[in-house]
Amino acid sequence: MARVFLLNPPSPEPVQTPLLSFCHLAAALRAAGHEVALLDASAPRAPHDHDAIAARVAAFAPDLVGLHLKTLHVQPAYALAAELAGAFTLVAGGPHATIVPDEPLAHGFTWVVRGEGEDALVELAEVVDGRRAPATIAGLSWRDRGLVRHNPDRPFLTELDRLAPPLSALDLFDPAWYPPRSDGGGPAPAGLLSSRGCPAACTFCSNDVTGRRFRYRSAASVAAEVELLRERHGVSAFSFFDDSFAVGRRRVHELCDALARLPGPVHWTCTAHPAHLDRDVLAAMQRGGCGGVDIGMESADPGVLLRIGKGVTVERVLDVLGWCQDLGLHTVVNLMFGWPDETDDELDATTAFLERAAPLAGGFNARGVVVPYPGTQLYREHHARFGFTGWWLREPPLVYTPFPTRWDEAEIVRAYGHDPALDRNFFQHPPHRVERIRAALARKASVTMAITRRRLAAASAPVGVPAAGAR
Ligand code: B12
Ligand code: SF4
Repeated sequence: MARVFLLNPPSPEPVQTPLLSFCHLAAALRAAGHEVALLDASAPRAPHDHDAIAARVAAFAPDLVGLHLKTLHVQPAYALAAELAGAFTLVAGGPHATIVPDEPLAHGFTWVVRGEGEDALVELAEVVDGRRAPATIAGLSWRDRGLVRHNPDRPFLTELDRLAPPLSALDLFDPAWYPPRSDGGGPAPAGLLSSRGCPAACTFCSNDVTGRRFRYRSAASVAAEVELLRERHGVSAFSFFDDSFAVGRRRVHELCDALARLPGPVHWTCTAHPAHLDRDVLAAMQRGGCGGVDIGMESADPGVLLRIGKGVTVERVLDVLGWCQDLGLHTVVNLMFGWPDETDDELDATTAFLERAAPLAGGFNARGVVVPYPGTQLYREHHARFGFTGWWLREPPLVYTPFPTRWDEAEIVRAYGHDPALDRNFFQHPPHRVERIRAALARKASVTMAITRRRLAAASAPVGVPAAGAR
């Protein structure tokens, strides 16, 4: 049996909760009989220093060290990998490794797992054990006697119910890495997954790991996980981290009915595409414990909405916001600025929408200047024209301030005001438009603050965490 150490590299943008990807991977490895240790060095209070990290890894004497790679934080990750590569065999996985697998192989990694990692990492552990040949592992990229090989893609996981329960790996996360919970309980994931994939085709979205094929767990399996979360970890408020929670009307009804039947109340938030939300679905969600919905809209200009493939209209979003308000559901509307070739008028349409939506919405996402992630249609169509090919390695990293952790004014001002992607100006907007975008960000912050004041006055605090703006 192999010994596998999972390492989430330090990032300038600390994450306050155990990395859900590692819960899944560690649970799968353990279920297959392998020994696992991990370090979430992106957690605010975990060791960040390279020597301390290397010492922890060495103390476990692993056969394999796995690093999680996200595009924004790949430079510090490669710096760490360069120091570990001499002593350990490294495997990379995660969104960035999936999109550009050659890159980690050129930065000291021996293996790269593309796509969902539960089965592939277990199979790689068998390679380390000498029980399997690497050529048999779908989705693996690797160095074979100096040559880079990319095995065929791995099909998406379809039977999600058969995965080892991610909560079974929570004991591997040291509570001291995270801010203490007010009730004194240990770390628990901020979220769980009821589905993977999203059928929409937004040109800017980088969901390459979970992809466009929608797959889902049975209502019973999700309800059992939620019950375990509460019984064993004392957590009854959480978020669904699904790409697009509300896909499939019958599925959503079954799931929400199962959650409503649980012995105690649960409170959750989710992200959904407005096309999947209507009054009936939202009412079912509310009965199942939903307290808030993060709505992807991105622009309020019809032309931009068409260009980015969002598949939504302004009127639909306003309808959804109205239904949510009637049901007492908190809403966060995601809006982004600085699309390629976005005109002043298009930008102004989105800024004007802030005021239009304010009486209905619960708030807007923090910052929100468009970033062209590799693998997206947005990147493919524009990188040569605007000269940002390979920006994540060529230029200093974009350093974001952490997401807001509470809905109060100080946090909103801190987190909304500055967006490093505006200073980078990927799409070469003229100086006057850069200033217009800056003003739009400030407007978003002040409208959100006004809404927050109104909400606090009405004492209807939302559940879950504020919108991550992760897409
Ligand atoms: C939840 C979430 C968050 C949460 C995470 C909370 C937590 N404690 O886990 C929060 C809000 C903190 C977050 C923050 C950010 N996020 Co986010 N997030 C997501 C979301 C919606 C789900 C992630 C998830 O759990 N997926 C489910 C698991 C099963 O999939 P997975 O994480 O990809 O892991 C699988 C594989 O990648 C692989 N794998 C992963 N790691 C490893 C390691 C090894 C060794 C191996 C072998 C395999 C492997 O196996 C895993 C199991 O199948 C995704 C969207 C998505 N479709 O994934 C975006 C997403 C990952 N986020 C994204 C971004 C951009 C961010 C931010 C950078 C946002 C920002 N600053 O603007 C920050 C980064 C913060 C940080 N320091 O890391 C992008 C990443 C794009 C990219 N190319 O890097 C995504 C894909 C969204 C999108 N559609 O564009 N995020
Ligand atoms: S942005 Fe949201 S709706 Fe669009 S493809 Fe990505 S996950 Fe789906």
